[in-house]
Amino acid sequence: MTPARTRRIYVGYVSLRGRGLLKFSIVVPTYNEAGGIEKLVTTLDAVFKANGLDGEIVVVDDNSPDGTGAIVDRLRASYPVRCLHRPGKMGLSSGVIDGWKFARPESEAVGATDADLSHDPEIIPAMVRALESGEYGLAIGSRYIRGGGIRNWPLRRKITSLVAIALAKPLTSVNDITSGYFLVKRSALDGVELDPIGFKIGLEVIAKAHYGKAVEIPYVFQDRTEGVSKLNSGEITNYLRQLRRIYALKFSGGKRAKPPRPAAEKKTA
Ligand SMILES: Nc1nc2c(ncn2[C@@H]2O[C@H](COP(=O)(O)OP(=O)(O)OP(=O)(O)O)[C@@H](O)[C@H]2O)c(=O)[nH]1
Ligand SMILES: [Mg+2]
Repeated sequence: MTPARTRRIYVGYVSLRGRGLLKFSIVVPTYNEAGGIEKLVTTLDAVFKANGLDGEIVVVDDNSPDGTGAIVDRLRASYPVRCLHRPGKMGLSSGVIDGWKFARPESEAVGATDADLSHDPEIIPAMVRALESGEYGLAIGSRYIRGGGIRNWPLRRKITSLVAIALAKPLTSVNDITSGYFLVKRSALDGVELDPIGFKIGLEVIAKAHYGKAVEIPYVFQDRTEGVSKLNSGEITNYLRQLRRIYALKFSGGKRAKPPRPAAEKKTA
C-alpha cells in the first residue's frame, strides 16, 4: 500500500474542461430501493445525455424482496443500465466491488453512488471532466468542503459522521473521507486488494488505490425520501474493523495486512 502522505493530494473545487470522452461505469448497490430506483436511473441518464457523457449504470441488487432488481431489468430496454443479481444481502462494499468487475470492459473509470438520490447527480460531469483532464485519478463527491453540505440529517447522524471522519483523518488529507460517491480510474485499482467489509468502500479506495491526485467536488447531501436506511450499529462496528485493518496495513508498510474477513451483515429487511 502506498501511504497517503507520500502522494500529493489536491483538495478543492475544480471546474475543468475535459480532453476526451471518458467511458465510465457507476455502480449503484441496492437493497430494497424499489421506491426510488427508477427515478435514480432516469435522472442519471438525463445528466449523461445533457452533458454528452458515455456512462453506464450498474445496479448490484441483493435479491431485494421489494423487487428492485426486476425494475432495473425492465429499465434496461430504455436506459444504459444493467443489473447484477446476487442471491442475498451481502453488503454495500462487496456489491460495489462485484459491480466494478461486472462493468463493461471499455469503461476506463468506475465509481459508486447510492440508490436514494442522496448524492447529487449534477456533479457527475465535473467528476468525469476531472478524470478526463489527466490531472486527477480520483474524483470524490464531497460534503465537507466549501459549497458542500448535508440537508435534513438529525444531529445524531451528523455527529456520527464527524466522528467517523476524525478517526480516519491521519490517513489522508481528503476532507470527505467517508464519502460513498466517487469516480476512480480503473487502472488505479490494478493489483489493489479492497476489503469488502461494510459500508465504506470510498475509504478503501482513498487509502489504498494508486490514483495520484484526488479532487473533491462539493455537493449537498440530501437525506433519503424513499425507502429505509440500511445503516445500523453493525455497520459502525464494521467501520471500526475496517479502519483497524487499514491502520495496520499503513503502519506495517503494507507487509503485515490481515486477510479480509467477510462482513458480518445484520439483517435489516
Ligand atoms: N447490494 C446491496 N446494497 C446495499 C446493501 N446495504 C445497503 N445497500 C445500498 O447501499 C446504499 C447506501 O445505503 P443507505 O441505506 O442509503 O445508507 P446510508 O446512505 O448510510 O443511510 P440513509 O441514506 O440514511 O438511508 C443504498 O443504495 C442501499 O440500498 C447490501 O447489503 N447490498
Ligand atoms: Mg443513503
